[in-house]
Amino acid sequence: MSRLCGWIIRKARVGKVLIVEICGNNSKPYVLALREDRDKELYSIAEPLDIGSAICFEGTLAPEQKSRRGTEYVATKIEVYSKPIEPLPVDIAGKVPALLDTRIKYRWLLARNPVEKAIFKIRAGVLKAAREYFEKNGFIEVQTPKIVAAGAEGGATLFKLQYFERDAYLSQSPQLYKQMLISSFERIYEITPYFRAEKFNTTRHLNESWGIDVEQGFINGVEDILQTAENLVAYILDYVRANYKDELEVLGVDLPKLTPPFKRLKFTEAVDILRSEGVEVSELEDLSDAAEKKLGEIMAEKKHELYFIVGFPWTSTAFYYMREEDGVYTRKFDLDYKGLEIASGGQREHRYRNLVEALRNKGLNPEDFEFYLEAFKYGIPPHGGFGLGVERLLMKMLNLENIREAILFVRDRTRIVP
Ligand code: AMO
Repeated sequence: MSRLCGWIIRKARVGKVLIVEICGNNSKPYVLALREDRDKELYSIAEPLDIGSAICFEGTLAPEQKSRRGTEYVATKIEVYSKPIEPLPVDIAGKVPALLDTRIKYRWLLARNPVEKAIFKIRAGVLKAAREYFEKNGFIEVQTPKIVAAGAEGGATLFKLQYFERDAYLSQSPQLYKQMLISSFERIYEITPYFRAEKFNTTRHLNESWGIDVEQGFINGVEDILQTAENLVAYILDYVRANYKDELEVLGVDLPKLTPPFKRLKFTEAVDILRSEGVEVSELEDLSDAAEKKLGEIMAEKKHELYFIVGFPWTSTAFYYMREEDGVYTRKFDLDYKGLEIASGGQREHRYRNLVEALRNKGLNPEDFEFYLEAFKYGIPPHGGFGLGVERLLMKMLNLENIREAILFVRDRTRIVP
């Protein structure tokens, strides 16, 4: 006998039988088939209940599973916990497809539906898998401040706030702090929000997004970091495929196994490939979204769903990436999934003097970064890391068209409620 709870998402009468579908945290609806003549008491409780009522029932699995929509139970008791005071503003049975705008507004309610909920169960699974991977590989979880005095990813996307008598910002990235911690930790990770005041409205950007951030010391080169990144992503995909079968099925997603090593494409090679396809690209700038997408199509033809672009030019990167001897290229990489950057990272500059010079070279004032620079004075080892975008990873894994589908409450240019 189980006690199962949830909300009524569908009710239908077929002759003398009342079919009630209930969804809580379950992946497939619980289905009760109540007969007016046989289950008089339960029928009289369920019959007047509106869609949206919150109920629990006690019951056992039906010996004969007749419903194609869910798992049938034979109930012995129904308890009503709450009834809606108004009709629901959206169709939680999922019969009428909602516009994206409505979905974003009512995510908290629509998630009663197994399809909508599947995305967020898988999202939780992604983070669970990441933690499992890190624990198995000697990484310690840390938390760094989200109210900060300096940005790491460029001033244009900082949200400013008043911190008593001085200006402060919301953290764009744990970059500076995770590097500082490589003064005393060998390997760390943080699951963290990124706050970025990007003004544009795209299908790939949020103003509050989440990242899985990694920093790893005592490395022999950027290759060590590429391996951590690909092993982490492969672990997450395997974990989701193994543990979220029902959710993938309701979403209609087939998640093929992708085995590392993933292709390493040099930035200069990417430029050549794109140019040979007639795409205009600069040798000194980051790839445009359109170029990134086109490259995804070309790589897909070569059976590479996930691939690295390595060795970005210094003119296109933040100040903290290590430059190659030639001064032109860096040890920065991106990890792209089906034509979208889902992570970026690289080896860092850990030599104090070079780092001060790098800040100046990028037009930044080393005095503003003193707290950070100090960490490079006392024996910091060669290190590197990356930031993996949770929503972007989900978007590509689950073939979502818009990044807004991968987060419960959206923060973008026009949304600050709910
Ligand atoms: P980057 O700025 O490339 O690198 O961010 C890392 C990853 O985070 C995701 N991301 C976003 N997702 C949605 N909306 C946004 N506005 C957004 N901004 C970033 C992307 C991106 O690949 N400090 C470096 C990482 C490092 O070197 O360790 C950084 O933040 O998936």
